[in-house]
Amino acid sequence: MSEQHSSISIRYERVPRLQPGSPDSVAYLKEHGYVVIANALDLQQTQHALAGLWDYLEGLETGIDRLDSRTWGDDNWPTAVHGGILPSYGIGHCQAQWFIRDIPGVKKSFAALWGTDDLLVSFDGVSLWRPWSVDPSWKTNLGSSWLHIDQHPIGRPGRQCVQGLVNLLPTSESAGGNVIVPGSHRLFTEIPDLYTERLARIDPSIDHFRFPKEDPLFLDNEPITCHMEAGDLLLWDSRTVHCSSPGSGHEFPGNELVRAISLICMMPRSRSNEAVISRRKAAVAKKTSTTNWSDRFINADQFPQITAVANRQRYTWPAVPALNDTQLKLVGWTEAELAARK
Ligand SMILES: O=C(O)CCC(=O)C(=O)O
Repeated sequence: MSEQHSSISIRYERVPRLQPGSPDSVAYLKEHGYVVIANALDLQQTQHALAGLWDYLEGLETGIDRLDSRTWGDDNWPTAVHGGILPSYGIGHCQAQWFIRDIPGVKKSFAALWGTDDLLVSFDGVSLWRPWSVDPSWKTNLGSSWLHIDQHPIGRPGRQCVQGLVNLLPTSESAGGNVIVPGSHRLFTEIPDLYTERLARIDPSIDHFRFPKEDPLFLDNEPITCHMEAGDLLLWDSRTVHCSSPGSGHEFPGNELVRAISLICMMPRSRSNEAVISRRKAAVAKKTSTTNWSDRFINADQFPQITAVANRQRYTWPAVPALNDTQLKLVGWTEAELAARK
């Protein structure tokens, strides 16, 4: 990718890092549209998850070696969509993703927001950034080009979903990372008036609205990148404007990732239904990845960027995960169904 420029600045900010499940974290999210949760994973868990993601990448059998960035080229790397997100090829059911979903601090954080621990988890992917000092084409898109919300402003009114990411490497101004526009969940109801024509082109069932590139709206509503430690969890309301952006850095250690995050979203089971839950149960055996929503079944393996890949059969997918009861409940099994299986 050639050198990118933008008139929209993204401020790197140290924001409060709040405790998993704390009333403060719930209030902060409500007020600002996002919240950083401190140490949802401890250091050991973070390192285990990161090593597990490398196991996944090497297990694709395309020739990736975690110790040698010369093997991380696009010929070997799984297909990435915007912002370096890897959405398919079994990523949503690899061991590392299921390990993260089983960590009490993660579930506790979502449970406090919803007032219930009867939750379903997304079968989401990850975002991994390769050092663009090795290959400039590895630099991901600038934030100003894809600021978006993940909820249709007319089709889905009100608070419907809280998305999340677990951060596996410390962030820095050089590396960049997630971008969030604080308080922008309150702009949500204004979108139909501000972008009438643009919105009219999007079916109300599509939960994605992308703002125009270099939108002057974000000169006044300044985006930020929150500083996060490894193991922190970022949560944001799907109405909050967000994306990711590479930072200012040009020099990175050659054989290390610049960014590694796991996307995760938990929603109350009561928002889903039996038809969706039945597809979710089947998705584990089929290793189907999804978007953030668990009240609808949206198959990420069917993203156009994935189905357009001619030789996608060459990737070896991970094994079907062996899930414990906590994980099976996050898929959709009830206590009674689990008891009957024993
Ligand atoms: O990688 C990120 O931080 C942004 C992810 C994102 O935009 C999304 O999941 O909708």
